Amino acid sequence: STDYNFAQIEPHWQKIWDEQKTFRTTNDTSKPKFYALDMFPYPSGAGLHIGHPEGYTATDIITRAKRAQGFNVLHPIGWDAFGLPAEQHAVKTGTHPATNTQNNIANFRRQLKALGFAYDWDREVDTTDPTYFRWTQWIFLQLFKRGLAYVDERPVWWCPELRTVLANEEVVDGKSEVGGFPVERRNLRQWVLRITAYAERLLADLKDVDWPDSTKRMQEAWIGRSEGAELLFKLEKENLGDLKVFTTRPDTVFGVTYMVIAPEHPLVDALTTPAQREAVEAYKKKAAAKSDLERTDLAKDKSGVFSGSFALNPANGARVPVWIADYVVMGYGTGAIMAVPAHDERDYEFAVKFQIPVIQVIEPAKHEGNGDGHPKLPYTGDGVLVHSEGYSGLPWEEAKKKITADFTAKGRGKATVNYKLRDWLFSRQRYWGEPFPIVWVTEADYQRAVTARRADLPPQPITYTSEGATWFALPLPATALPLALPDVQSYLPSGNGESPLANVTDWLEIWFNAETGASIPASQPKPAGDAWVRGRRETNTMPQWAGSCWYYLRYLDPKNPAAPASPELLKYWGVPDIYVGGAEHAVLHLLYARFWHKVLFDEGIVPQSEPFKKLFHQGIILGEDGEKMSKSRGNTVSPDDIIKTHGADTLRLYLMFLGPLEAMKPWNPRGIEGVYRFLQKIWRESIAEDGSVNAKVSASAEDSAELSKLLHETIKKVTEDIAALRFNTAISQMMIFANALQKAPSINRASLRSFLQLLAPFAPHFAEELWARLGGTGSVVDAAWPKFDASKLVSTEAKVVVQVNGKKRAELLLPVGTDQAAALAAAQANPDAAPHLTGKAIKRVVFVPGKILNLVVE
Ligand code: ANZ
Repeated sequence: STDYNFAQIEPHWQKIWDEQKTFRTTNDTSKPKFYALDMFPYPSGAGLHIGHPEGYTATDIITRAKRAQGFNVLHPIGWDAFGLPAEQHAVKTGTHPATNTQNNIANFRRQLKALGFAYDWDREVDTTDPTYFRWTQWIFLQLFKRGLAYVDERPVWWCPELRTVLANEEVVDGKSEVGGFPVERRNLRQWVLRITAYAERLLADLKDVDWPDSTKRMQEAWIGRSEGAELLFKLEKENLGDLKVFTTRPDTVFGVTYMVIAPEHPLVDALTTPAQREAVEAYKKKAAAKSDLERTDLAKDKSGVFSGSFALNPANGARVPVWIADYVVMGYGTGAIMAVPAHDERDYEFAVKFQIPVIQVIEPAKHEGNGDGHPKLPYTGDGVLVHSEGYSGLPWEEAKKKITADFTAKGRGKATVNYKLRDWLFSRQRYWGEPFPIVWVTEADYQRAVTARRADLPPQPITYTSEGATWFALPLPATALPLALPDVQSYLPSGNGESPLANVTDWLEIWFNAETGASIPASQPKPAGDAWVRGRRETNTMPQWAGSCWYYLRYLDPKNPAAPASPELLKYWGVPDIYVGGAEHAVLHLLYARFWHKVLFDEGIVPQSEPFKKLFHQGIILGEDGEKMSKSRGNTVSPDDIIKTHGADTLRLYLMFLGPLEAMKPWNPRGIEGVYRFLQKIWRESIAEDGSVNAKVSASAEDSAELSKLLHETIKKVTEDIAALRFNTAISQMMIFANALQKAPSINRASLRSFLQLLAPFAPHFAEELWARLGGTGSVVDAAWPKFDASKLVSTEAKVVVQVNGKKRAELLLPVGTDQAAALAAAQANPDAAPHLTGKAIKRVVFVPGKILNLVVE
């Protein structure tokens, strides 16, 4: 058969690449570098999803082209392998999650190799490998040392089914994102990372990165910067002082008709009068069971209870009731608001429900056509102030500034900025995560350690109090890392909400050497020496986000035993030149990693302040039915199946030919046949039935001017399209060339090889095979990228439109440089134009060379 035998060719070249380590990346600093990063996969039991090879093929094409263009290319892969599914599997089967994880990794590795990706497999990283997570723990210790990690008893999302705490981001509509199980609120001791300390920089530095706009907007919204003021309202009740509120609308202060404090506000009890006590207590209980989202959602029915107390409006001395209501949350602003029902929707709903007065203080500006002074309330638009004493008549923006300034001058307020961004809940009550390198000790033991370990400790000790005793967080010394996971009997969390680690007594309760980090079970006698103290290990583990916060740095120096990566390599490779991955990570991973990177930057470890300068999201591939691919719909596609029937090269080409990389597009099996035929065509034009080189491909053949021009056009287009990630149009151009190749009576062998070089990043096995058969030297991946000859691109002929008395009569193909007289002669000889010209007097001629010949005749 004249078909190309992908089933034989692909494994053949994969084996050679593997054995010869064709894609090993050396740290050859004499060359310019190019680093392409893929979002590394979570090695699930289901194997590779078709969305993985979409993005991975894109970076593979880019890096193969870059390599041929003389760059030292880094294109690594690894495994984001901690996480819930492996843990749930362990709970079910009783086998260690590491076993299952390694099996899944082996399967993913096999699948990726079968796709021919040019990874340097010597740089593989695995977040669950102690030689990797040792540095995840180490980075945590840098955060700890800088006062960016603390513990807090907090209401967290608890999922009874998964028996774990979930982050806000892992809860969607009151259900766990994984599995869709109901969740509830519960108070637990948690590690929290102070990402809010970086809010301003995380926001400001977005201007320096080349990211999709929509992703930048999502990060901005998530950080949620809000400018406003804190104002002080005097509380009427004696000795209670002031109630501080945060408002973005100080201009509406004359419209305040009540105040609200969150049910968790520290003044709730003091403000509650005896008559209201019972109602308030009942209300607090109810609110505690709800989530922030349930509480603040506009659509939700407003609830609340009067405290019995009053505050005085500092603007006009008006006496306003203080309510307790759960639509105000404690974690934002000051947990207290001044309510202006005339100009805020939630306040309006609340006021209507509880029959609280509504005072309008903003009037739409007259010129806007709705200026009868009586807008429909609540009116949240802009306008001028009314009923606001001396401020009446001022435009609202101006009034905001003036009122804030006047309050500031009186010591009754100040301008402030608030962020929606919350500190990052960084612990999980699970087994399958990085253990925290923290031991809890008594204050006396901590104080002794301070002398020896000052440089490792935070400015303020991290403590927590339980059953009357206060415990101090002592970090393991860096030299004692990694802190490995102990073996456990059961992967089920302990009943009190702690992780399964809380059941491993000999690991948990220890004699701890505060200087060296050595430990032995507390059941054994205390070793001699002052450095030995009694400790209890932290039982929480880190969330899955931790390992993915810095993996792109480890690829630079994956085996380094002394640092996350060496300073030289961090300097040479820097950060990825391009990062390709799904848009679903727009806020979480991409925000967390930016935060860690900035901390490492501040710590002097990395030389740049942003990790991902250029980001690109591949579009989702939908099922053939246009629906999202999912097991339950039965519309998923397995890369393994396509590789079996059509080969990896066809799959790669197909994934890139489906549409623009960033577009959402449905799977279309007919397209697979199309790209398969494209490869077959090239094969048949190159190789004869007997397997020798086709006679029309010869070393001495000279290409026709047309074919030569097309080749150079193709070199130009494919080169530019790859650089701009326009893979589908690059493939179209190569298809045009393949058609011309089929029609051409002959082609020069070197020309065909140049074409194969362009195809190689897309269909590497296929190109490698033909390259070898057509006499190419070495591997096609090492051949210098073809250059186009600009002089070949210049057309020798140009199309000229002939117009007679304003009507188009003919199109002429004229040699470039044809003058007016020759163009006119050609028109007069043209069978379509001639009938309109013969025997007529030519009154006027306008000639634009290479474009138009415009004639006016009588
Ligand atoms: C008075 C006012 C009048 C307000 C008005 C709005 C409109 P963003 O943009 O989200 O920052 N607020 C403040 N703290 C709150 C909390 N802890 N829980 C719930 N709501 C809170 O919105 C800030 C506005 O949301 C603040 O400005 C406050 O209501 C409310 F015509 O104060 B405003």
